Amino acid sequence: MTTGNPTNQDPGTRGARSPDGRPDWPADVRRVALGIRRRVLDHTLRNNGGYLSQACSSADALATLYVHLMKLGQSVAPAVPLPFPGVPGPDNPGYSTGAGYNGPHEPGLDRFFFSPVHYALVLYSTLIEVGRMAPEGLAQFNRDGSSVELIGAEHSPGHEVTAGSLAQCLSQAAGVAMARKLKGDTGHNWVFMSDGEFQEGQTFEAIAAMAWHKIDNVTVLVDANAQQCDGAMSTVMEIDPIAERVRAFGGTAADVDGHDPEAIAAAASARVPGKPLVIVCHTDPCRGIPLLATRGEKLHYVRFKSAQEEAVFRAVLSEMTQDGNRPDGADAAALSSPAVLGAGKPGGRE
Ligand SMILES: Cc1ncc(C[n+]2csc(CCOP(=O)(O)OP(=O)(O)O)c2C)c(N)n1
Ligand SMILES: [Mg+2]
Repeated sequence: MTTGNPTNQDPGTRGARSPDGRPDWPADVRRVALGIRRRVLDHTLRNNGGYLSQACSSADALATLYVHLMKLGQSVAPAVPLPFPGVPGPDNPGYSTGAGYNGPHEPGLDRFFFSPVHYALVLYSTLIEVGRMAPEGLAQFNRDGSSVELIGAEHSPGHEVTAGSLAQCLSQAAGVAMARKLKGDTGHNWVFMSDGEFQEGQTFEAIAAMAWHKIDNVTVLVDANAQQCDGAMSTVMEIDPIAERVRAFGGTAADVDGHDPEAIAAAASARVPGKPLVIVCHTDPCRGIPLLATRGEKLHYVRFKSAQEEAVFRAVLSEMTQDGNRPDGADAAALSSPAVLGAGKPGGRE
């Protein structure tokens, strides 16, 4: 079995090594995270628009999930995503969600629930960097009839539920986690959320329900980038301290530097029986591309304002690309090699 969890990796073949020969998973996380930022910047330049600040803030947390924390099987989805399969129903028996990119549903394996679906480009880039999706798949991004949606939906690669109406995913994941607990599944349930979703009441209702029903097989990673679509949280509606609010509703919570894979992993290992765990990853929406800060307070969606500005960001991409992996897919073989981890080989139903 191939998984992203180091306890299940073949120590002889996978990932970076420290000088003393031990697996160096934080180095792998850093490499994948750099690849994510680079790929999203490249895509943003090619399309003059993208959710770039979300890549800057969340790349380390998503890479930590896929490289180190989640225990997933090999992808069971096609490397190049198929078109939108149509809505589920009795006359559409071939329907499947995008969860196959995270491996099969098995009692002992983890499940991943991706909530802030405007981050979809970041998730697709993550899947590519860990070898679960082919780079060519991104060419279908936001095309009519494609499953590689701009705003991800349940049929989009890596997604299991529809969550475009923010803050609904946690409730759905809690229901799945409760069912899995009742069945005796040992696999864990990971949820990725944005901090804007903590401005919504449903999030706290879900936490209270999980605490009441002792649903403790759920861990939430929150990208606390202090931003939402109208600008900085401080100018829209402040929600700090998120961790204290979670505790007040019966959950357990930790505050970490969201760019520190080891801190995220340490927090994830400190679960409390009977309670869901929320890890508040404090992040910088310009991490890795500090030039973004020159765009001012509103970083939610990046569209370059002039050819001059675009040229400056193109130079940043070129700097980020100098040390190897090219984000255009030319190095697809390298990116999808098992050394990139957590992945197994992409593609093909097995
Ligand atoms: C229920 C709901 N309300 C409002 C929106 C519109 N919306 C889309 S993205 C967004 C910002 C959410 O905050 P966050 O995800 O933290 O923003 P980011 O950090 O990506 O800028 C909002 C309000 C929505 N999709 N769903
Ligand atoms: Mg935010």
